[in-house]
Amino acid sequence: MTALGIDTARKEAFTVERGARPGVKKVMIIVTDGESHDFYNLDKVIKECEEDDIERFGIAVLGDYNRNNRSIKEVKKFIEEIQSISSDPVGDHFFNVSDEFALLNIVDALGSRIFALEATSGNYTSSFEMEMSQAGFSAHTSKEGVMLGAVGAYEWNGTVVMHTNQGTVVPLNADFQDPLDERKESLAGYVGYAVQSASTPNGELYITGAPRYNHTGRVIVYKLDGEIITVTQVLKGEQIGSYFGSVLQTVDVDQDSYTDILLVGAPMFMGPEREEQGQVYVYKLNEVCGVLCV
Ligand SMILES: [Ca+2]
Repeated sequence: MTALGIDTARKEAFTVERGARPGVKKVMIIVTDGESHDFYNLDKVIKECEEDDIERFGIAVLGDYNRNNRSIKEVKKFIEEIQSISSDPVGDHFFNVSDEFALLNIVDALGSRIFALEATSGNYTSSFEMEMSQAGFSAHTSKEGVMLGAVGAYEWNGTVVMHTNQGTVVPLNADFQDPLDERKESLAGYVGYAVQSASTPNGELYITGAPRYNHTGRVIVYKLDGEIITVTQVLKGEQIGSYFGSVLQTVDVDQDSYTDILLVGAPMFMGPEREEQGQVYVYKLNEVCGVLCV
């Protein structure tokens, strides 16, 4: 009684009393190992689910069909029925498994699809922007405002949220990406793992570490003009896994209010003894051109 099951779930599970909240995606997972005996009601029931905006995942378990050597035609009919129950696009919402134990194999795939639905606002969106950004993972107060590292933004490419008295700036994924280095774009670099700023006679420089970028890590130095990000310099780590850029500190040595040096930590740097002894890189800031040199 597949139609009855779906209809009962629609009427009873998605109520406020059962924890439904306005604006939250409704997801139904339909697991069945045989054709419905009330197929004449399916069209009506599915239409009502559509009206209630319930997203449906259909799972056809073929165990019973396989054990009883049912004909290909029968299996095909069963699969078509479960596909017709599943939401569009069917490719993302329909699974078939050979037997009941094989259900375990699809748990991860199903989980990630539902997880994506929960967190993203658009329909069928499977990529994250700021939903899991962890803004505030690192924080720093500069002369112009508060920098908040958001390592989880853009699927863990990361970004740095800037709060100033003019408002909030959330740089896009592309703002910190090197267009000549696009093949590394999909790597979770963790921009925003550490945040710092440097004061120069020509204005503030913002600095953030992405210790996982290209596995060797890097530090991005940029300027902010309104909402426009201009990357002025990129400092690159040299050893895989060293976590270069996970710790940053600017220092005004002579206390004239302008930054003199930037310290970049690579705490997992492997030394000659094959031990993680760590390393600190010291960059001197050229006050005139605002460039950092080793
Ligand atoms: Ca100084």
